[in-house]
Amino acid sequence: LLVLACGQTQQKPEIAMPRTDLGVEPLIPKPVVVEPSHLAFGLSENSGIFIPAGDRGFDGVGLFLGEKIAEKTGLKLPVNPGSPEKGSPAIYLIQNPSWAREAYTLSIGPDSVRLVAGSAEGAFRGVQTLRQLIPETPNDTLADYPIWPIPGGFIADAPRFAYRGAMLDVARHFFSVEEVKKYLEVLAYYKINVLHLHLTDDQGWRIEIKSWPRLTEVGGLTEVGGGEGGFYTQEQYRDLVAFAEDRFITIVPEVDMPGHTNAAYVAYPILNGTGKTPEPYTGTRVGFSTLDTRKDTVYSFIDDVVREITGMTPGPYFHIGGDESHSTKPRDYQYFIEKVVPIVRKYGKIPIGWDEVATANLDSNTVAQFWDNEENASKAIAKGMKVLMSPARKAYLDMQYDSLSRHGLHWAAYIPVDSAYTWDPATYAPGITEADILGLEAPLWSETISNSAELEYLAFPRLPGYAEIGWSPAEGRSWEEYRRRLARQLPYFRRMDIRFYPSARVPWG
Ligand code: TNX
Repeated sequence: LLVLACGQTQQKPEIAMPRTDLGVEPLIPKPVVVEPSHLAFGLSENSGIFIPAGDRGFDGVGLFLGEKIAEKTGLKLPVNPGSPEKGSPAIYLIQNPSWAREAYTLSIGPDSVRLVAGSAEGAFRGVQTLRQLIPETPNDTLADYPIWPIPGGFIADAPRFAYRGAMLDVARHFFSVEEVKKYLEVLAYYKINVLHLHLTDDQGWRIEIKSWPRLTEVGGLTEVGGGEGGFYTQEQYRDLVAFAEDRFITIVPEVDMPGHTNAAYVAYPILNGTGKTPEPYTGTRVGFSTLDTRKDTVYSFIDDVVREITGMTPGPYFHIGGDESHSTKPRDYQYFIEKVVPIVRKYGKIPIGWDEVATANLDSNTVAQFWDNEENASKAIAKGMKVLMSPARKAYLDMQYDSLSRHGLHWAAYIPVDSAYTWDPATYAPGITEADILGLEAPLWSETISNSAELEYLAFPRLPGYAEIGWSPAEGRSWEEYRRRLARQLPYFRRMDIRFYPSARVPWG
């Protein structure tokens, strides 16, 4: 009797939560199904996070959620396997292995938040939705402790495309591990699941290759504009890959060839196919360099590079570049691509190349990244290849917003924030249909940017739009509606110290 009485005195009084509307929350990307209940879950110091016992993936996701709740609210919630004591409010991560990899549901009620997912990856995507639903500031009037009311209801969600990527050119200007991690952190928040690193170009070689050390000792010392360049040691690259993996982001390494290789043969002149004496290059022209496509050494070089990089890369892809090889004769180019693709396969990876690679004889297990040439995309599709959509006129983050933009180029277009959002990969070009498309990627070339602030000026606020195009159904997409959700990313941008471009087309308020 005494025990029962004690139990009763511990019961918290009912807290009257405010009415909420899950339907108007500024979620990006927009979930497939959102059903508001108008109730709320009161996130507070009394909440716990519960994860399935004995699953390392879910473990990590639970800890990540705990960390992000702490960063946003200051709450230090315990993360435990199993179920809570009866009656205590809790966030549960639950596995339903019969579901698709990235699918999840969120049921937010007064007593619990239940996040059900097919895999830890799906749970991680759902955690991003949950993070976005936690109010910036607590309500201090509901109880004698702060409560963050999370809008109640049901969300069911899964991505439209499997590949939702961003690319960063760390070759024209070098970006440090810390700068790339900051970008990765924000990519994860918007459910982007691939970061493609453009690791080599005429102006610099950015990844340590132990069997060819001069690539970084010499080729890593230059960048556009004459700065000091830089490179990732293999240890740093592994650290980046692990940081991305913790966020369920795949790193796609690119070694651009046979063009865009000046830095490689400044380090090793034997690779040079131009017949001219190699000189370091710090300008921004393209198309003047080529490897010697008829030399065996070139292919043993490539074998070593692919072996070392793929050995550190758990993801399924290796990007061989292949763009703008204007100094390579077409038949040499073809010959080259057809020699390099099998090397990538030998190391167990799926080759990706810029759309020009579709001019070679390739089979369906190679991906063409469409950037400018619809004829090349058609060739790829005719070969059964999947297409990765990065149309320069819509998806290039290095294009200026308008003629006043501080950074960026405009050879393809000016891309204001609304233009970046109002297009669809499956209707962009007549010959490319939904079934041909692996996904989309927003490349950020770095001729005109050299640090995080400049990167962020170009990437934000356009990047969340690409995340939404890649994840959410196209049906009902509207700039008028989206721009309000985008404006409400402001507190997150501020908290993350993202130096975004405050476009006047977005009602920041
Ligand atoms: C074209 S897009 C390039 C890059 C440049 C970019 C600048 C592509 C495959 N090649 O070498 O950096 O334009 O926008």
